[in-house]
Amino acid sequence: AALGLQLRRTDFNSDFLWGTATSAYQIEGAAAEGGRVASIWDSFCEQPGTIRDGSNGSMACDHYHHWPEDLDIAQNLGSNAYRFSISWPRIFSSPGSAPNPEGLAFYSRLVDGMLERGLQPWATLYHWDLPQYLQDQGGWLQRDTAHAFVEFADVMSKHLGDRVKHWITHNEPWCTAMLGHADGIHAPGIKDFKTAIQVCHHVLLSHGLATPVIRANVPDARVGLALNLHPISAASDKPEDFAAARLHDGLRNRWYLDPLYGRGYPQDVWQALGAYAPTVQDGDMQAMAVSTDFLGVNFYFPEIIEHAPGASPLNTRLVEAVGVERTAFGWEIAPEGMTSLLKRIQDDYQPHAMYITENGATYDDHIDANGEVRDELRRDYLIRHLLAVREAIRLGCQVKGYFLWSLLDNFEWAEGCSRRFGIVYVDFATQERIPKLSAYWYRDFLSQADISAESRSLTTPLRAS
Ligand code: PNW
Repeated sequence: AALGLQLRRTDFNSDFLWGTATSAYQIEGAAAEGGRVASIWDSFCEQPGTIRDGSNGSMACDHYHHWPEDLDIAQNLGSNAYRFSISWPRIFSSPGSAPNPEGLAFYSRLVDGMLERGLQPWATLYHWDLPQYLQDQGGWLQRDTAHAFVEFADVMSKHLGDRVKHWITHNEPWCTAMLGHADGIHAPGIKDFKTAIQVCHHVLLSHGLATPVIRANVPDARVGLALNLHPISAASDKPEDFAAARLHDGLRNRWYLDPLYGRGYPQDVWQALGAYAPTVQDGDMQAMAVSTDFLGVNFYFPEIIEHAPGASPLNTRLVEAVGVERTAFGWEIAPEGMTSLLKRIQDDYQPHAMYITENGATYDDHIDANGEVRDELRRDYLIRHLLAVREAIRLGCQVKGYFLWSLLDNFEWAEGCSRRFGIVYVDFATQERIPKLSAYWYRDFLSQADISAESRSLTTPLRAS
């Protein structure tokens, strides 16, 4: 708690957004209700060996039914914004179908629920749950999928745009492309680097095509996307390691940022890709360069890179840092890396505004004999990263808000329900929600109480409105 003493909400502007984030497939459950059809994640989870604990998102947090309780918790934290995603297969049940009224009604209720509770809604259109019928037609490898996405964005922004002013087109195109189509550890489970690079192009293109459509429907909309960005360093002073780190940074960070900020794909990476480079049509780069109102930054971990001929298409390899702190996922904890990353983005791209759209940690939480979940490590992780954000702002970065990942323990993709990222513990058997120490900390921080005072009991009601 001594760490927390150095940090107060009043260190940030009074209009700073304080939120939490979730995504549809990870929390909603109700996979066969409300006219929802299968997504690529439903199919992927059915394949043996894909999900660590064999679980899937068919139940998850059953947020589809528990959403009022979940939004109550977000309200009682004292947060003023909430980031959620819209399940595409709840809205369109077959190619070319009319929008599903039950799906539209669900998100309409959810958004009304946010507004009633003083939570500014931040809608993500694509957080990885592509309808399976689109995958059957080739998924993101097909250019048509970008056009289908534009139609989805059109319908949702027309339907919710009177109340939702903040739109995130895509969550982490790198994950969609690389984890889904090169590594194959995410849906749709394809392992082909060339496919992944083309998928990436269609995802970024779809962002560029959808953005003006959202703006036409919602003139006062703020539109952006969320990228997972990583500070990259070289494993040694050797020039070849420096060059490898630069190239890796190009594929991890610049490949997404450069086109968005009107520079096209980075030439050094394009050349290194050789035959893996994507097919690009006339006008694509202009479409992708549509100006964004904000950049969403999802920050998790840094990477160290060495030159390694043959190890990857770009002859680069990750090096394990030694003697560093890690979360239960093995991800290195590096708040100072977050500061330097934000500064670098500010200097290199001058975004109008940045929001931390995700930041958080997984630990092996357990309910103790008193029925409490004392996740001191997660609380300290959050404090250290907020200190890092504060420092970035002091250095001139235009960071306007912070959404912690995540409100709830949820279905953590390939790790299934075995990895908990929430500040609220979810008992997946009973659907009981138990706010963790970190949730009480966030509440006390947001209420500007003296967060060092352990006199505040952990079990002070967080849910009673
Ligand atoms: C993000 N990486 O995933 C997602 O947006 C969330 O849905 C997810 O639950 C959260 O982070 C925790 O995993 C990422 O390897 C997955 O660079 C992998 C990476 C980054 C983000």
